[in-house]
Amino acid sequence: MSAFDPDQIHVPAGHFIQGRLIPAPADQAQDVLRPSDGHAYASLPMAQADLVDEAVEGAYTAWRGTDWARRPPRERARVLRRWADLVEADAPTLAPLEAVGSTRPVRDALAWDVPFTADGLRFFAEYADKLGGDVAATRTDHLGMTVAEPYGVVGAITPWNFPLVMASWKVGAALAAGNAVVLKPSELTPFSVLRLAELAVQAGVPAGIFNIVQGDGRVAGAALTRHPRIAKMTFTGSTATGAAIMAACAQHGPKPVTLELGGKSPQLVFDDAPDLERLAGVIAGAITGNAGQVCVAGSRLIVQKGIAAALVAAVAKRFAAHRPGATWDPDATLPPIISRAQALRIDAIVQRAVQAGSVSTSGGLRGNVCGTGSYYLPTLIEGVDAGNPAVLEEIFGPVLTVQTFDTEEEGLALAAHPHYGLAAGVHTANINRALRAMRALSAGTVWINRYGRSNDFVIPTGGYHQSGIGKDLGRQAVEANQRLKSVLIDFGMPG
Ligand code: TXE
Repeated sequence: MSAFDPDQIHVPAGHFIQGRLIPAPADQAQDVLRPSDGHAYASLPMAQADLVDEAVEGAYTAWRGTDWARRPPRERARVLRRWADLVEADAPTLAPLEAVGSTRPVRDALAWDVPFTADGLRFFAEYADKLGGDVAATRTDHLGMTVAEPYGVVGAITPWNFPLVMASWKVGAALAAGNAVVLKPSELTPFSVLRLAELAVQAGVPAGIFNIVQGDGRVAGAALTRHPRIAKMTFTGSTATGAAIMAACAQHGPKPVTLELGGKSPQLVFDDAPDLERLAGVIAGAITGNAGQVCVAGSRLIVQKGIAAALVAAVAKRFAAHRPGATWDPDATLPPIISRAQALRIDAIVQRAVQAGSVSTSGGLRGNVCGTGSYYLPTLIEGVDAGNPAVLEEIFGPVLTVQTFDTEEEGLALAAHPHYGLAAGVHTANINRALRAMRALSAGTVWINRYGRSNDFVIPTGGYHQSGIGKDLGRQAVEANQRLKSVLIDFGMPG
């Protein structure tokens, strides 16, 4: 029995501009496929530059014309909290809507994506009146201070792997800081955020303050990035697209940009790590969650030789136990890959890895699980050297490479990646070794004896090197949506 009937889901389709859903003329629409079964389930309007211009100009007018940026911050916070409450209460609608068009199993969407989206909005709401600027140390007849102000209209571009959550991080932080937003979601998962926007308006976010334009990245995304009224960009996606966005921000501004990009994150395991069974669950979960389509996926297992064979066997057992299936199948444990193209890309890297001399011990591309959806079974690749494509390239699927080491120094050397530095996991019972590794690892996040985020939104997330610039979440995410005005007052003259 299905958790929901995918053919019975009402899918809002259109752009969202000035507080209203704008359906597109049929000749501007493109079919969107359900990843679970490859079925075309709705049509996506594809914005051209003129519609992006209309949305951005409208957002700017709303930002200037409504009191969103000027109202007392606690009132802004109240609206955002109300929005979070509506999102939470809407889970019976939002979760199937998220699941039907993405790789998020409805069970996870209910238990995690929707509550996490709501809690993220609450977290940012709480910052609305917490970040105001400083008083500077100046001579005593001067008052010097900084005043935090919103940028105006922020442009946000999000990927397909966690459509609601990614949008809430970008939009929540920008709105809490008093900006308006124009969001371009991924063309592969464009619809659930429309419901988010409808709820924002219901909560009292003024029309025009949160807008969505749909379309192709190179057309609508590029037009958004270049638009002169977009004062700041925030992006999550591939490193190549992030670089293109940064170049466009330099040429058409310059304007600041936050980039959360790709990764190839190591899980470094020392042979004193306790509880091998629990550990195997953590290691496997870090690469099979969302079928590995996670920016911080722990895709490289680097394990000390003493426990390597036992740990790899325990991970392989967990891999083999996975059951692929549609996001509405309550018994499935492994969701689909977002698209056929993406699944073939995963397989191509695995094939190249094998040709380069490594051994693929399980898994692989699997068709016909459900219609024409693409599924990739969890795959272990052993015998890889540091130059193997599976070690170097972000695969973005449930593929784990295994490398072994003798000494701490060797383990740390293997954990280093020549380009990426998004996240890393360290597993050891030795606190000194754990902290030495934490210092040595060149990554934006280091998890010790765990892998993955907690629900502590206060911990920022973002990468080193080619994994990004700036932070999502945390106080830093709100600060990134504010600019500082410096003020100097001279009160030394007689009044
Ligand atoms: O990403 P893109 P894709 C990685 C992962 C994956 C690969 C390709 O390795 O296999 O990227 O995925 C918009 N100007 N990640 O092709 O191109 C696009 O419409 C402005 C890691 O989906 O980066 C979409 O909304 N925008 C990642 C968004 O960028 C442009 C999550 C992401 O698309 C644009 C996703 C342009 N020129 C993929 N071109 C993570 N860090 O979590 C595209 N877009």
